[in-house]
Amino acid sequence: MDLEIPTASASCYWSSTEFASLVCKDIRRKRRFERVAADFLNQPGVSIPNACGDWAGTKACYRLFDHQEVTAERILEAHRDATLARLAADDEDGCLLVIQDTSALNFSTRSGMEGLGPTGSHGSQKTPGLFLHGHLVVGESGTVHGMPGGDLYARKGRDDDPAGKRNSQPLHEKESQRWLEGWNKAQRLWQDLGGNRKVLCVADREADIYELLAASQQQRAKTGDGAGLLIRSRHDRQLDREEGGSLWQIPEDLTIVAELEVEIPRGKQGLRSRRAKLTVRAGQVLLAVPAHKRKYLGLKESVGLWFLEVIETDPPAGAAPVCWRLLTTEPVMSATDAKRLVACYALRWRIEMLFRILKSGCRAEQRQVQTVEKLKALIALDLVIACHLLAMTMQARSKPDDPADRWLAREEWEALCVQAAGGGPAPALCPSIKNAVLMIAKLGGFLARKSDGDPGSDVLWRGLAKLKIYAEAWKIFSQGICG
Ligand SMILES: [Mn+2]
Repeated sequence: MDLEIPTASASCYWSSTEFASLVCKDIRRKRRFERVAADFLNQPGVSIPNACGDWAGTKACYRLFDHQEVTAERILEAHRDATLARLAADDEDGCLLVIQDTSALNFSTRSGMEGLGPTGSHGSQKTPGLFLHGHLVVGESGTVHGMPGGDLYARKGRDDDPAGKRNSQPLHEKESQRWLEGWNKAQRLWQDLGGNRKVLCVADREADIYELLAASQQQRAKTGDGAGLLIRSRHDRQLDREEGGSLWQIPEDLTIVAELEVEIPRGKQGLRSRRAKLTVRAGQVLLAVPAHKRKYLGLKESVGLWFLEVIETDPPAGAAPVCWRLLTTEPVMSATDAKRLVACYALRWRIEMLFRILKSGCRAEQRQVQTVEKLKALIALDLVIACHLLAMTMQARSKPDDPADRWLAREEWEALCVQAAGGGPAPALCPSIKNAVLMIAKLGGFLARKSDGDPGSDVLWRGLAKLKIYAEAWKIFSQGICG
């Protein structure tokens, strides 16, 4: 392995800061890792031989991922450190959302690989693969900071988890334990940030687990502080009150009323994304302990939370109206509180975007290696790259006027502007991130018609691959001209 000094491109700068805390005994291995990470970022989704350029680079890359120092855990640990450093330098007020979700990664052609598990629903479909449970940190304004906790695991076969016993099993023996672990990670983040940033753990219906609700209450009782919880309700739980009744049947008790609009992304039915008008009702509730939790787990105390019912007022024809029932530890004392929490929940979609970039953009499911350990390490690197691409796309929306030089090297934004203008001299000033993302998206095939809205990350990663070629050419030719 030769010692390589990375050229001063934005991707090299990114990889050396992003993996600054990754320690390798041999500094050349560390440099090689940074180089490979930059190559992957420059061309998201291409195979290792294509990303690394030549046979020597390809061999070196495979050797790198063979090494015991290069594991998924260590890659994600370094990304966690970089994320914390970003958060420490972040001067925004407002809440930090720790968004949890799980996604299945299918490796249908790798059925012989040891260490994979079933990913088909109920384990009936035997598609081999892994699950990724991630915790994406997003600011209330929509800024994406990173994923300080990601867990890649294989599901056990169905026989290991008999359905009849599920209710009596303690949570720590079940896969749903991951939601509680995610909650603990949100607590840890709150502590790591010195307890002076508000942290809210956000998740969809899968996280509606009584143990998690109880844990959020216990922790508040114990410390009076810490991270909060905001999840979508899945079960119409019994209320602890004299007149009885259940959570979903009490609209008349929800006295806080608010109206707002949120962006609803394009649905599975092929509907366009839309701005939905929502009516929110909110109030305080006390949830009774479910009978089986009392019986098997000895849980006794009811859980006090706030409940928000969110309904779309005017859904377009053919669209299922938005109906979210949310549970939170955050007090909802006013219409402003209610609107803010619904807007936070709407940001949960960011993690779905991240998973899409990981699969469609970085094509993590197409990685070709021999062992599951190597596969996990490659997915971990793809995940960090997907976070970076998502962060850039979102920055163009949340802070559009910021200069793009945090994301692009000089030769990159120069080439971009000259290409977009169809020639002429390079501009003296770096374009804004919004303009840069728009120009990159156009390189990737974005039409920028009025109805197209903001460019998504798919046109962005296609555009980035082209930009890399233009920037290289620009650098060579402009050197030739300027001497
Ligand atoms: Mn989910």
